[in-house]
This record gives sequence, C-alpha cells and structure tokens, in this order.
Amino acid sequence: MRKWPFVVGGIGLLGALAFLPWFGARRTRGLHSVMPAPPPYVFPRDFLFGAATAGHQIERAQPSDWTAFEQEVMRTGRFGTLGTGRPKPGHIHDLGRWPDEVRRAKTNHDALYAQDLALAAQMGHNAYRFSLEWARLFPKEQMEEADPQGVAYYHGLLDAMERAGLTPSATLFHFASPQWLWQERGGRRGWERDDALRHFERYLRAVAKHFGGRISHYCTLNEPMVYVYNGYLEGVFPPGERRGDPSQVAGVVAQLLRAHALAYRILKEDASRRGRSIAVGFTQHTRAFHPYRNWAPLDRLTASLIEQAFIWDFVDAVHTGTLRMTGTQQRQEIPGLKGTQDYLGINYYGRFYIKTSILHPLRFEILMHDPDDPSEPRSDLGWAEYPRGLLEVLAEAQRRYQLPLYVLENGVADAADDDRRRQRYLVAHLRELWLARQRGIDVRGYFHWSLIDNFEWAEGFGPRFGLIRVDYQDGFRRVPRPSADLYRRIIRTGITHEMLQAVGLASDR
Ligand code: IFM
Repeated sequence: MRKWPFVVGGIGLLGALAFLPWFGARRTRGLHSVMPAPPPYVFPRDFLFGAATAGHQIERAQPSDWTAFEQEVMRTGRFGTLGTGRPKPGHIHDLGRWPDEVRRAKTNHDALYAQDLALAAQMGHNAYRFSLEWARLFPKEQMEEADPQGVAYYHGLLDAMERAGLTPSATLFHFASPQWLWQERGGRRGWERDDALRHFERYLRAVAKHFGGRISHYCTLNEPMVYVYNGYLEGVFPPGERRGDPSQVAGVVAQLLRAHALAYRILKEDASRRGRSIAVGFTQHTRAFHPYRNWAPLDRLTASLIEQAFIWDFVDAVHTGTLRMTGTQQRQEIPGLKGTQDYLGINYYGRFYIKTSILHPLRFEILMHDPDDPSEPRSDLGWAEYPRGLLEVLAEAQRRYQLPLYVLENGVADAADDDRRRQRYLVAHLRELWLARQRGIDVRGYFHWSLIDNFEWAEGFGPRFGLIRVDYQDGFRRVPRPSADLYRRIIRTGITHEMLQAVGLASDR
C-alpha cells in the first residue's frame, strides 16, 4: 500500500517529462511567413492607412509628469544608459546634448502640424493617430473647464486633419499625465489617488464636449502594461518606482482598467446623444516572446507566462470584467468593465527572448535580440525584427476575442541615411498584415510608428522612428525618407514583386 504514492508520483513525473517537449512557447527559425500566392498583395480601399504620434513626443512641453522628469534629469545631469536600448532608471539618454529649444518644442509640431499633416496626405494616408495631452487641456488641478487655448490647439489640429482628408484616431492617455496629479493626497500619488478617476472623468467630459462631434475612433489607453512595467517596476518612466514584485502594481493596473471603462461609457453616451457611431478601444504593446533555447523547458514555460502577463491579462480583464494577474494571487472584479472594447489595438515591435536559469527558476532575463546571432536583423535600439510575429499576434488576438483589430503602431528605429532597414521592415510587416487579412483575420487599419522622428522617452532624441526625418540642427526641417514614398506606393498599388525585390525579400515567398 505504501508504495502507491511513489507509483502515482512516478507516473506523474513520466507524464510530465513526456509532455514537456510540447509545452510552452517555441522559438521559430524563419522570420517571414510562406506566402500562399505571388504578389501583388493589395489592400481594400476602405482600409485605414496612416501613421501614429503621441502628444508629449512631438508637442511643446506641457506641465506634465514627463516634463517634470525631464527638468529633474537636466538639473541632476542624469543622461546615462545601461547600453543600447536599455534605459537607466531615473535617466534620459543624452538629454543634455540637445539644445533647450529642442527639449521644449520637441519637434516643433505646434508650429508645423499643418505641414506634417499635408505631407501625410501627399503620402496617400487616409488616417492619423495622435494623442490629446491631458495636461494641455487641464494644466491646473482646480480647473472645472478645459483650458480654451488647449481646446483651440486641438481644434486647429483636427481642422488640419480634415483639410488633409485624414480620419482622426485619438488616444487619451499616452504615458504623460498632469504634474498636479502627482501631488500626494492621502498618502497616494498619480493614478492611485482616490480622486484620480474624478479628475480623469473631468478630462473625458471635456474631450466629449469639445471634440465628440469630430472624432469617431478613440484609443483610451496606450500600452498600459508598458506604462506600469516602466513606471512602477523598472523605474525608467515617471513615477520612477521600483516596486519589488508584480502583485504590488495590481492597484495601478486595476485603476487603469477603471479609467478605460469610464472613458468607454462617457464617450459612448456622448456619441449616442449626438446620434454618432464611434469605436472605442485601447492598444497593447506586443512582442513575440520566444524561449532563448527551445530545448530548455523553463525558457519555454516562462516565455508563455510572460506573454500572458504582459499582453493578454489586461485584455482578458476587459473581455471578462475580472482582472487576474498571472504569477500572482491578484484577482478582482471591476464593475462596468466587461466587454468595453469595440476593437483591440495592437502595437507590434518584434521578438524578445526569454532566458532562465535552473538555479534561479523564478528569475529570468529578457533579451532584445540573440547575442549569439550577429546576422539577426535588429533596430538601432537592438530590438530583434520578426515580421511573422505580427501575423501570429493578430491571429492570437482574433482567436481569443473575435474583435476587429487595428495595428495602431509598428515601426523601427533606424537613423541610417539610406533608410534601407525601414523600407524592408515596412514591406515585410505589411506583407504579414495582408496575409492576416487573407486568412480571415479582421484587421481594419495600419498606423506606422511614426509619422515624424520624435522624443523616444527614456531613450531621448537619438532613436529615429519617423517616415519623415526631423532635422533638429536646421530649424526642425522635415525631410521625408524614402520609406515615406514606398509606403505611398504600397497604399496605392499594394506590394509588388519589384518592391519585394528592391528590399531583398523577393525570394522569401
Ligand atoms: O515611442 C513609443 C510609443 O510612445 C509607444 N509605443 C512604442 C514606441 C516606440 O518605442
């Protein structure tokens, strides 16, 4: 009798060992999907094609937490980095190298937006993703109504979009929030303050009142998990905290979910009063999370868990109404949250590798590229390119939620004059997008990140993501890169054999 537990245990162990080779994520070799048909790969006429930006990254500095962080960095001279693409907590890479005018005006979009949007129109875009800055509309805490100058600025921007024939897609929270929200109240700051949602509601009502008649596509939150991870666990974004473990950020995650649900309700109510139909959703930062070594079950298992925690937990919460945080005991129901998304936004930036150690099974490393493979294509930030991952993440999102999808960001940091990497990146990712549609995945738009070079947060002004180069040395002059014209041609004719040949992808079919 006493042998039974050992026998059962032995069978269990054998079963587990047999199961392990199939368990968890797999690292794939090929970077591209096999295409089922020869080019051209053409998109439908009503497909939204455009580029994306965010207020703080391109607009004149507002009284926000990010502006305060930048001023603090300048005061203390914290301009360091932990290496390519690895921001140092509390630092902004090389910020001190840039003139005051650039730090304050960013790209001088305030003065040049008409030109920027006219260029987008010339490139054949029919949509534009931008963000409204909460701190621009509510620079002071006591304000009951939005600042008239801020309102006028965004009306001017929307007028310019209208003139350029661009459908606006407006983001409401893209990392920056008013500095006054960070005054401590009842021992809490920022989103964790008891009155944070009341203030956010005031902002939302102002957005609905002033712009509700002009915008029909909203993204409530940009990459909430990046915000939480960078701001509260890694300390590389404001508020610069380094809380020990993920369960300590559950309060912030839950509050962002409440903020999203609130935005959804207020915008939808406003639209129904106006008799307008609008789409409201949010967007997630996605990567393919692959094991560094396929033969290491712990790499595979951890890669799957990280994918779930970083990408899907938040979306699952909106889908089901209950937040469950992978790897923690956190579980909470959020009233009014369930089903508050008309679409899901996907921001896609390539592949990360997960490397574990059997000696410390709870610790893991996230590698931005394979250090042993110098031929692996990677960006100036060291991010590994993996176009096929775009199709994979879209397929997974469709499988899980059956919602319309929009790629709200996808792009590459490439400062090289020849712009070759960006051109190949664009073609390779749009080809995967075409395949996604071909397979019946309901993707309705693609927004390249970014329209113009801009301020890349803790990485400073160094990384260049723009279809249009900004010449900071020459009065913020705009210089469209070759990829801007390539994108225009793809929008018009689809991806042709000549284009694939020109970027070295013709043989990848
Ligand atoms: O610049 C950022 C953007 O603000 C959010 N998504 C990723 C981009 C590139 O890092």
